[in-house]
Amino acid sequence: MPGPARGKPTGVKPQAAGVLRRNDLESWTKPGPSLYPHQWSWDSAFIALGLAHLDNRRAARELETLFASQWATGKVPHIVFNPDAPPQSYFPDEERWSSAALSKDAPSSPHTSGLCQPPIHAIAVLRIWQTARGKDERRIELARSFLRDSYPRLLAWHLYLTTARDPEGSGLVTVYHPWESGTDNSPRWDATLEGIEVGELPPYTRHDLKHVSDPSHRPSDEEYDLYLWLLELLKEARYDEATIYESHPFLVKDVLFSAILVAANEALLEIAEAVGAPDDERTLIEGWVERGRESLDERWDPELRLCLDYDLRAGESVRVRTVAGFAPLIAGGLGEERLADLLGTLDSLSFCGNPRLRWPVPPSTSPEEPGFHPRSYWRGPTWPVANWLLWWALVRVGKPERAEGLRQASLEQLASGGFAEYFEPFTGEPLGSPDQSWTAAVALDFLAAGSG
Ligand code: 2M8
Repeated sequence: MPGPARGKPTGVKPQAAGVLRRNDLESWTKPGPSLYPHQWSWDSAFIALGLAHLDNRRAARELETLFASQWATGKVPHIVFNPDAPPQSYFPDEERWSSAALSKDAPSSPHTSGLCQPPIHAIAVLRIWQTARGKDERRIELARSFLRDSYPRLLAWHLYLTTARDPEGSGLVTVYHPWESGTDNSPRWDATLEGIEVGELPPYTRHDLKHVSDPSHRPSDEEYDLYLWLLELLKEARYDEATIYESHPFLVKDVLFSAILVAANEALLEIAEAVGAPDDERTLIEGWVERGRESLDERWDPELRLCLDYDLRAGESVRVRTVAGFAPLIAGGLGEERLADLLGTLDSLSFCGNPRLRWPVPPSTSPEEPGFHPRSYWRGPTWPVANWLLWWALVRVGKPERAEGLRQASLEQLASGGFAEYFEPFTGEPLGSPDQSWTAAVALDFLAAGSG
């Protein structure tokens, strides 16, 4: 393993705050200065988590803005379109999604995408509440009222995920598109996508490549064709869940998404407690936590010592080693043996113990995988948000020393490479969008943990 980086994490806080300030559009925050000009769902949740340490009210507002675009089904859309974004800055745009025209459940102003992303939101709401406590009475009262308003929205969101996205009652969430996983071009999706033939695709121009220094950082054109084709199929189904379930070729039980939902349900239980929610709702949420953990346990691969996604159409597990495999760590409630296995995998040559790594933080895909690529997006680079998820999980499962190692390594990476969207794992080169908001946000949460 390489020695610790020289850079000390001094100055990280004001710099991180500066990134969030520059990307701030008053009631929500752009994920990146030019590559991402709209509001993204799980980015905003991470951003709120970081903002909670700077300005509690502004953090709450970030999520209020997002939840104002919640669909009638309870779904929180993965993108809320910014009507003032420069023309041709991001594709697919609101017109291509046509959500409001196709579904009566979609809000029409502002427009949204028709997909969703991992439910970090309840975790962020709880952080806003935690950081408000101990402050003056007025701030506590404002945070309490935010908590009360958020609870029914979060409940509707989680209800949507546990029903429409799990009609089998399996305890695992089904995703319809790699974009829903948040780990877009991860090799997790390769086998499923390989079986899908792209049909008659309306013409389109990618705008994302204009914003990065090298196209190899982003998904390939072939991958984009598949993403856009899946989008056409969802539109054909008018974003109707039952129709999608009948006909869609991409239906995958996503273990990372499902584990985040378990953790978010634990946060929701605390929120339910704080707002005095009825007992039957608390019992419902407790059941989700239990069922989610059991089902993740069923997805365990003893040979890889990781948890695996499940392709519903193919009827098989997706045997690829990526950070998603640490899902049980995020869901928590583990026995000693499972925990030891997960920590063993985390520190093995397949992940943080790889001797070529610049910093001992997990590559998004194991370098031992054939689908690994050190520069391409979710195929290998290290992602500060993924580090945060694992750090937070390690704290929760009672491994504070291991968590601290990851926190330090992640902060050293940021102190040296800035707030990039992701990093080349072996050289530490910052990649993708510079000044990425969620990177700055997790830095703030890491720092707050360090100051007790
Ligand atoms: C990336 O995804 C978008 C599509 O949603 C893209 O590549 O254009 C992913 O990293 C996703 O997890 C993230 O939420 C989004 C904005 O940061 O970018």
